[in-house]
Amino acid sequence: TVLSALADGVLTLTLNRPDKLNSFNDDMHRALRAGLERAHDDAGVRAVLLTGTGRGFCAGQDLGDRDPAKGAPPPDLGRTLETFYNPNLRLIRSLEKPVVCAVNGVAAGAGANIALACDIVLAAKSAKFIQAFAKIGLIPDAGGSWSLPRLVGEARAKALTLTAEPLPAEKAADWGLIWKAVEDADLMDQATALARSLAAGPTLGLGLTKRLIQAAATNSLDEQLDMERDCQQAAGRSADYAEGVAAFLEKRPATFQGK
Ligand code: LHQ
Repeated sequence: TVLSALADGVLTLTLNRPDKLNSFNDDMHRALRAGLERAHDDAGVRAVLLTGTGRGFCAGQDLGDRDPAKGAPPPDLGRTLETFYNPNLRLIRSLEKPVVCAVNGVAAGAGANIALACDIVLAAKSAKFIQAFAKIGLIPDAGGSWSLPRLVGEARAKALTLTAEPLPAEKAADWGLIWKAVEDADLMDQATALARSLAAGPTLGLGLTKRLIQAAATNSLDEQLDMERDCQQAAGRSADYAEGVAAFLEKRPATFQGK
């Protein structure tokens, strides 16, 4: 349900249930978790690229096995979040390596919000982001109620979630919800090139940078300045800082080891 491939320091995780627009069943939750845990544990992974097969990126939770007419058990959605979505969201956010998301088609419900949890999001121009929850009586989950107001402000966050109106990729980029909308045919080349160049970067420094930017959402300026002091202290002792400075002075490209 999730294809996993490591090349050039990039662990590519591809959601792979295309006939269901890569909606999540339990297997796919578990497979994504295994991939994200590998990204944490394997020093050979220096960036992650998340994408989907087929015409969709991810349509959120698979609603097929939740049909009350098919004798589905009583809804216990809090447990589904606690067991599956929330650990994966935390694994993406706490990974001190860049996570690029290539949104190859529609991203709906939790599928949209998993994309938005990634560090740099590229989307095909034909892709749409849909906060679909209101259409089925649910609330925005997978971190969306936290990330949306931070990314686009309360007014747009409320309108997107209360109306479930699809947001086309180019508008999502204009609004700052994502980094870039690119031609469909160019998406994977651009996303792969970006992930590779990040994987060849100073991983320790990039990881600390991610930690700092995320912490700014809740820190005061004083707390953030203290954190910058501590992170810069650590970055300054990395082999990649020594290499970066040497390469600059010798007027040659740096070769970073990621530590
Ligand atoms: C699907 C799905 C899908 C199953 C398309 N499930 N089959 C958390 C906690 C626990 C439980 C509940 O949820 C959550 C979080 C959530 O994510 S809630 C939100 C769940 N997602 C949605 O409400 C989106 C449902 N899907 C749609 O609205 C449409 O499929 C979109 C707008 C994504 C795409 O529309 P189209 O391009 O017109 O494609 P389609 O609707 O024809 O879908 C293609 C196939 O994929 C189709 O199957 P079929 O056998 O008829 O070809 C759909 O049934 C299937 N599919 N989403 N979530």
